[in-house]
Amino acid sequence: MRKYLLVLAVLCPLIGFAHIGSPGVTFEGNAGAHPLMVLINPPQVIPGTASVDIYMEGAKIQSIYAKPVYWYAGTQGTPQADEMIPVPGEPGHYRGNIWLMDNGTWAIEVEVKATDGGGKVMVPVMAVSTVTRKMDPSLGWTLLGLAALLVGLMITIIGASVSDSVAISARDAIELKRKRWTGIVVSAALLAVALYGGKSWWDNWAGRYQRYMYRPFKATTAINETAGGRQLSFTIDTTRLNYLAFTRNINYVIPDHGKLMHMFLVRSGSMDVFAHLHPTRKDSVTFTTPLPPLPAGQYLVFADVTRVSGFSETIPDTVEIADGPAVNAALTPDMPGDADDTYFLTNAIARTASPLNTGPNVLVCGKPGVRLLLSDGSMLTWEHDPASKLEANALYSLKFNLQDEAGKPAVIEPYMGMPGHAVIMKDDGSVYIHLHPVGSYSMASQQAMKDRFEKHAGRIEPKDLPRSAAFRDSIDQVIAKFNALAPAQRDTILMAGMQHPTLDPNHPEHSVISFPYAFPSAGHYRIWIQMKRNGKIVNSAFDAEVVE
Ligand SMILES: [Cu+2]
Repeated sequence: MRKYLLVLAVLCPLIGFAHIGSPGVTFEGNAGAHPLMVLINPPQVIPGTASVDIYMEGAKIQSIYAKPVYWYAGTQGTPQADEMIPVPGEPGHYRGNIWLMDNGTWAIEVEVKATDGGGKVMVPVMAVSTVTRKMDPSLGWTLLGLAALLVGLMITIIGASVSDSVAISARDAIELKRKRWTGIVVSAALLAVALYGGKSWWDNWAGRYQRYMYRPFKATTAINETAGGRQLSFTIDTTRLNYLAFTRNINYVIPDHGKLMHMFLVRSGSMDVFAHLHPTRKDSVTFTTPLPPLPAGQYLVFADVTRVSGFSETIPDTVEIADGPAVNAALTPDMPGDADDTYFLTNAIARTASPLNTGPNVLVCGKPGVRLLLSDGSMLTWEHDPASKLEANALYSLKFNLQDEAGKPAVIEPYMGMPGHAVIMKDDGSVYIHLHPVGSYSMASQQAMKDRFEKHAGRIEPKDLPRSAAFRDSIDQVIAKFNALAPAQRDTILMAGMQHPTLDPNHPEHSVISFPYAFPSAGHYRIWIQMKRNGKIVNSAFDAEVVE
């Protein structure tokens, strides 16, 4: 088991699906030879139904099925697949609802049946209860009235059945009255016990629901001056984990594309500074990283981690950064920490005051359909017709086309094993998501599930995992070994088994990357796109207006 986990930890192309305020899970890929896009909206209350929307076209498609698979139940303990129904008037759009019965990591397995064979894809979904539904007061009072009526009737019936059913004669009258009252008192007592039992059962379930309801971790971010420069430390508060202490144990995090944590810092309000860092683990709850020379201000902090179950989440915080060393505004400055770390400056987002950043290297964010010139000479175009408005809750494939200095398709190199990374945020900070060209689901999760179901069709219990400290040490060793490899070797490992048509130099569209995404609400969004070219990280950003 231990060996299996280590192999898993190294080989998985690990990327965190993680978000705030953007619960829809998107996928873009192939089922066999058929390209498809999937949008899954998980329920807010578990058990509940997830809505599944599938977009795929082709005369060869006969039917599409979807079924939920729980992370440790295995394929044998899984219900039957449901057929997805074509949406009338929308060719190529199929829809269905899937029940998710338990909290935790699920995969929705989509199976396409087609005349030429079809295929399967697995899309991980994190199912957690995030709200408590309140009962409508009028319904509550109605139910209470009905219950009182039922109890009253029950007592009367029992009282009558032990007395009136007996043939009456005058001398028995007193005896019968006594019997009737005994019946009423005894039945009332029994019903009171039954009602009390029912209430305890209900309270127990409600309490259980509350305990298991998902609450994001809290963390404390601090900036410390050290001899080697400013250090950021991020300490996760696990003390509130009285329940789910196993499944949310922070020791059970696994690397996501070779990194235990992906951290994003965005200057609050203006959103004009963006940093992508990879803190390293200092102890079980503390992660640290050298702080790049960012301009002073209040920053939003988003830290993405993935646990061994495949459950990935974002831990949010804020931090005040004071004036420090001079800011290097180069679009990809040399970084004090990890080689994959980067930060850059842009203009402020539209709704805020005049741009705060100026200088030759401050990027003015692009818009749909406009070619954006980047500081290294590359040009990036968001291939979206500016005349067509982006709508909330509609699934888009956001396509970005990278060209070299001569306007030819640029060769995109893997950046942490992927052709591109995107972060999308709403200007009020209420939406944050880290996306990849395949979608918003966790690839770590997908690979973990695939391995599990292929190698262990039966049930795996959490108790089969090693002790948390041993697990943590083994992961740290794996990461140390991984970091000692040459960058090209690292990318080969990270990309094992992945298909990246964008990286094929013979492919005519090799410089286009696309991110499937559905904006969750109307408003102003900023999209940061990160790619790699000529051995350097290429940073860029775009603004999007989304309407209802
Ligand atoms: Cu990262």
